[in-house]
Amino acid sequence: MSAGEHSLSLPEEEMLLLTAYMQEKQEQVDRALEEILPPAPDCLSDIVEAMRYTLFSGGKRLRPILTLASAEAVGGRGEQALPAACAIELIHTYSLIHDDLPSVDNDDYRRGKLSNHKMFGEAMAIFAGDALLTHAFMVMTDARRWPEADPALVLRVAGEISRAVGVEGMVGGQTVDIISQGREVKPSLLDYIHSNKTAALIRISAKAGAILGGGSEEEVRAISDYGGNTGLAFQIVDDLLDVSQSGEAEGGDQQLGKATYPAVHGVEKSRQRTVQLIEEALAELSGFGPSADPLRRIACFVAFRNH
Ligand code: GRG
Repeated sequence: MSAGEHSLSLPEEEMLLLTAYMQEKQEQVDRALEEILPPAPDCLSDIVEAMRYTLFSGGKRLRPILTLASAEAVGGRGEQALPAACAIELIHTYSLIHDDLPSVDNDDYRRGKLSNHKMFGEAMAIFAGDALLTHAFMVMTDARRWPEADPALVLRVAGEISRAVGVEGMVGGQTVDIISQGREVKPSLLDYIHSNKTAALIRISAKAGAILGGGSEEEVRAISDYGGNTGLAFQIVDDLLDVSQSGEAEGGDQQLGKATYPAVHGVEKSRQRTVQLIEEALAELSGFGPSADPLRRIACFVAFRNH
């Protein structure tokens, strides 16, 4: 896959390369997460079991893989960004546990298994989410995990992750999503919700890798915007899958009165917007050579994923 030459649907050969790449990186992330959060033998075993239950329940590891691929795209090594990749997956896991809670989306299942609160009770699920979020920043700020890194870059990434997942990012987007439930939502507000509740974490996943891999400011900006466009496309596809997989005209989100792309723009326009966003994401990578091929393939995968 050479820079500038891309087709949005991945030919079989490209798909095989992507699958092998994702599997290798997934295993690397899983090994690191196992070391970061091993089973606890003592009085903490209950909460650690709840944390590990969702952390190791079959996630695709899309965000940490983006972090590693972005470090490689700018000429660095994935390992240079591994602690940040793991911290981001810990944060993603917390967000899923809290998103499923009875007072939020009230989902009994996640990845085909009982959701965290159904398994461990609501209080434990809240604590497990809180502890995963806090653990992420313990990992980010543990100097022993960064033997070769420039401390200024690590500090920058820790600050940018905090901003992306807090009130100015993921939590802000999720809050507006919840308070807009059952109300008419204008397209600009829908973009705000999706850009923050989902795309902000995907954007910083890519950006963190580019920073820690030693990218120039222009490379970091391009990869960050690649991540933002891919992240927004990811949430639109999620909305479309919700409609198509529910087997009804209205998906589960619409039944909850949630603001979704298909609800506001219709299915066809939502598909067109996805393609446009992925094209914009790929255009951001036009200045990169083959080192950015995994990022190109991931963007195409996001557009056409079926789970
Ligand atoms: C409850 C106000 C409040 C804040 C907490 C819960 C939360 C912060 C944010 C939720 C954001 C959220 C859950 C967005 C949905 C993003 C999404 C589509 C997740 C699914 O991602 P995948 O498919 O998951 O990558 P896997 O299972 O592969 O890990």
